[in-house]
Order: sequence, then C-alpha cells, then structure tokens
Amino acid sequence: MKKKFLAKVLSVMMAAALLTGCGGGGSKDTDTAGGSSDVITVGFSQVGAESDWRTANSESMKSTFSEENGYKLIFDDAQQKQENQITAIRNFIQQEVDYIVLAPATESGWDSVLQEAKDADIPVIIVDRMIDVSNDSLYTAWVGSDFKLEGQKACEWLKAYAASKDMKEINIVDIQGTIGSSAQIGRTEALNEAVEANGWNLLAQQTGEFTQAKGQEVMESMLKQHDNINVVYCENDNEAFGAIDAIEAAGKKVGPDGDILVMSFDTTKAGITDTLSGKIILNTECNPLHGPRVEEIIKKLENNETPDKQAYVDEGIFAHGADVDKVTVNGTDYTVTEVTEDVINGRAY
Ligand code: GYE
Repeated sequence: MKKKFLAKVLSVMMAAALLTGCGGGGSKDTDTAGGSSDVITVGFSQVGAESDWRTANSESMKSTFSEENGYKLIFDDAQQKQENQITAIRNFIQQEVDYIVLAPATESGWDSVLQEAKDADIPVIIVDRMIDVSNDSLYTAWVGSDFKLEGQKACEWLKAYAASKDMKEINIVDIQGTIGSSAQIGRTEALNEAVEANGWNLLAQQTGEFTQAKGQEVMESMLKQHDNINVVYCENDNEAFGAIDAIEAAGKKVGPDGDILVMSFDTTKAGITDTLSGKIILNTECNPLHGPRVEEIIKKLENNETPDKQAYVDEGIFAHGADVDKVTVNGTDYTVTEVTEDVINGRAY
C-alpha cells in the first residue's frame, strides 16, 4: 500500500545514509531499518472475552498473526463496549497500522470511524459479526457466519424433533445474545419466524449477553414466571451452561427424558460434550477459527488481488441422538450429525 511503499523508501534512504558515513555505533539502527519493513502490522479490535467461542476466536487470530508468521498484531479487547472499539480503531489509525481488523460488537454506529480509516488509506476487514454502514466502500471485506441460517436450521430441527416425539406443545423461551449484534439479530429473527409459522408459544425473550452468568440469571427469572417451559433456545453455549445450572437448581431435569430441552449455538468442545450427554439437545455450529480466513484476505490484498467482499463459512448441526438426520432450509438439505466421542475428540476449540 502507499504507506508501505513510503516505509520502504525511507528504509532504503536510512541504509544509504548509514553506508555513506556517520560510522560507528550504527548496529542498532541497521537492525530497525532492516528486516522490519516486511512485517505486516495488524490492529485487531476484539469485542471482548464473553464466551468460550470468543476465546477460541482470539486464539485463532493470535496464533495466525504471530511474529513467526511475519506479523505484528496489536490486539485490543473492548470488553463488549462499542465505544472502546471506536477508540481502538482511532489508535490503530494513529499508529499507522497496515490493516485494521474489526470484530464488531453491534451492527450499527460504524460510519464515522470507518470513514476516518478510509481517509487514512487503511483497509478494514470485518470478521465474525456484520456491520450496517451507509456505504459499502467503508470496509474492504467481511468473513463470518450466516446467523439467520444457523437459527433456521435449529428451528427446523426442533419442528422435526417435536413431530418425531409427538410433543403436543412447544412452550419456548429465548435467551438472546448481545442485542444489536448480528449473531443475536439472525438467531432471534429465525426463531420469531418459526414461532409464527408453527404456532409455538414464545413465553419470554430476554438477553443473556452471551455470558454464562447472565444466562443463568435470566433463566432463573423465566422459571419463576413460567412453570410450563419445555424448550429453551439459548443463543450461545455459555448461556446454555448458565441455563442448565438454573434449571437444575430449580429441581427440574434437562434432556430428552426430562422437563426442558436446551438448544444452543457455537458447538464448542464443552458445548458438544453437553450435547453428547443430552443436557443440550441440539447444538448448531458457529465456527470461530477465523484467523487463517482473515490472513487469506490480507495475502490477496498484499498481492493486489481483490478478495470476495463477503464470505460465509460452512457450518454443521450437531444433535444428541439420531432422531432427525437432516433438515431443509430454503430448499437446501443440511445433514444433522449425531454427537459421539469421536466428534468431541475431533473438535479443535
Ligand atoms: O455465538 C458467541 C459470542 O458473534 C458468533 O459471539 C459470535 C457470537 C458467539 O460471544 O458465543
């Protein structure tokens, strides 16, 4: 990019100055002027550390953008606050990073800071959740999941499972993710549509902010208000862990032979371990290993190629038992995998 070219010119000039005179004591200067111009600096604004999914995502980014791989990663944890992400991006611009990578907390509110990055000529790559901006040229590329499709797969599975078990009524509650994040918007929207289409009773809907503690708290209060809940739709694994604790503490049983079916998203190792036991009846995959995907985008940009503007990751569906073997969403069939020890052992996160 422009800035890198300038850096290269400068480093050549500095090396020339060192050769032509000023003698002695130059070893330190030669070190900095040398190898460092090939290092790619990436500023990554991470949402926070709210879930196991997020931890796996951060690790994937850190191990990909390592010094050994030729990068300098500036990692910023925004503690689930968009204003912290905006500050981080401004800092990255000031530090003249080569690329800004943003895992946005929510979809809206990015126009002005991304305009600043654009004015500074720094490409912005969005990862995981999406952003909603007035002008698509404010980001270079996005890679992440189709959250609505995840929710649709989960709801189609519930419909088929309920039919196979002859469940008379679906009395469902929804523990939502962070309000305004794409993961919440897509998963909630899919549930709302399925409730409408199938005549399910949606008893309550409240955010658990994607954390275990909040998931537990919300489930506790929902159980106090409704004694007929038979399904809880948790929008991630950590909320599911909290919900399971709350249900058990209230003296109820989770699982296929219990009182309440727990549904979840993410398929972390801990999540599918609970799916094997049946505590979580269905876990819809959301893949966090985005490091190599973002690197591929950066490599393309380095080679002056144009990466896809938007790329979705393929994801599976993991169930306890084999009652439903496939679901169909918008005319496409998706296989449902029964969780076994082997599935758990093969999971990297
Ligand atoms: O499902 C949840 C995390 O945006 C896909 O954020 C991500 C979600 C994921 O905290 O566990």
